[in-house]
Amino acid sequence: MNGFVDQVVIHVSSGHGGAGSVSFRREKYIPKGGPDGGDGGKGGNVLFEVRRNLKTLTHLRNLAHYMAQNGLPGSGRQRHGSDGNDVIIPVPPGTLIKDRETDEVLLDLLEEGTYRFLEGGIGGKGNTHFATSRNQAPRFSQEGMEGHERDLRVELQLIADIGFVGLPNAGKSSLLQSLTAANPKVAAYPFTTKIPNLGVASIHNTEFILADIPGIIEGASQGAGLGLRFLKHIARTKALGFVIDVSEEADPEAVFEQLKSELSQYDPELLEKPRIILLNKIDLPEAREKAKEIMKNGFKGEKVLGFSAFARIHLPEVLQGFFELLDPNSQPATFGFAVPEWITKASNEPD
Ligand SMILES: Nc1nc2c(ncn2[C@@H]2O[C@H](COP(=O)(O)OP(=O)(O)OP(=O)(O)O)[C@@H](O)[C@H]2O)c(=O)[nH]1
Ligand SMILES: [Mg+2]
Repeated sequence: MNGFVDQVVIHVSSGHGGAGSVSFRREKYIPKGGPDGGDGGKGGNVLFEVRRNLKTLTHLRNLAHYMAQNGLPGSGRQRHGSDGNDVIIPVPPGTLIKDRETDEVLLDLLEEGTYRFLEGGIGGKGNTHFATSRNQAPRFSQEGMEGHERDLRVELQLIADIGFVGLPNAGKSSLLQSLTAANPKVAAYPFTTKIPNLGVASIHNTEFILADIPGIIEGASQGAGLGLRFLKHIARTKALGFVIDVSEEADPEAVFEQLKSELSQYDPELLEKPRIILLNKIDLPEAREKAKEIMKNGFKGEKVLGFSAFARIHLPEVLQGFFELLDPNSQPATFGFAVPEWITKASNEPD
């Protein structure tokens, strides 16, 4: 997933400058006034705007033409033509703007802000500017300058914000499927997922990328199963979601310890990442009871939430949980972690 590249090919153009005007004053009783042609307006610019709440390029249309407006021509009475509107292309931090042919990097957009990429053409001067003692009635003005255009490749390296870890069959892919438009394979046998899947979720106007990786089994850190190959993929995520199936016989705390042990054997820093424990399959009565119990008694001081990917129970809470992991300064949970009542109050919970 760290190597996943999001890219779109676009064409951009800045606006042409408007033409200067050729015009002469016409006033009652004054047969021939002097020149009064106004200047043309400036063409709009092409700007990139880095916005931190974007994480992907999905809002850009492939092969689209992003076009700034042309400046309008000047007119009589020294009226200046209006400037063309800029075209503003929003992108996430980390976006590269490359020349489509040569692949040369033209802009490397990391910091939030607005970056001028193509300047619009300046407007032409009206005939007012060209009056001289020899030619008091110039019958010419300037054309506007042409704008610029370019074929670009917009590229972004996708890095997941939250990586899901869990045993095979815990419901990691199901969770990704229920929170995002991603459509990973889900099935009732272990190792359904063979390569990582990414999806984009959003809450509070903020996008974030979720990554579902193959199940981790005992010995994964030593290469058992598919785990090892993919543990490196979660090394760059900002936070982890431990998905635990509480419909299983196994003690959830023991499962959690096993997962942590595999992660730390691979790289102890993985345990430094902010994390949340997600107890899945609470649509099943026994699992629900177990989750309630855990919510009441706590889970080793961890943030813990019960949910069901399948029955879509408490998915907003899961998203809110991710949001808070990524932004510790965010408002405290609207659905607090410490308050277990929601398990019984949820309106979409079957009973
Ligand atoms: N009852 C119930 N079953 C679920 C729920 N979520 C997932 N499942 C089922 O659990 C099984 C495994 O789901 P997956 O999403 O494929 O699990 P995974 O963790 O991605 O598994 P691997 O890719 O093999 O590691 C499937 O049969 C799902 O339908 C849930 O909320 N409730
Ligand atoms: Mg899976």
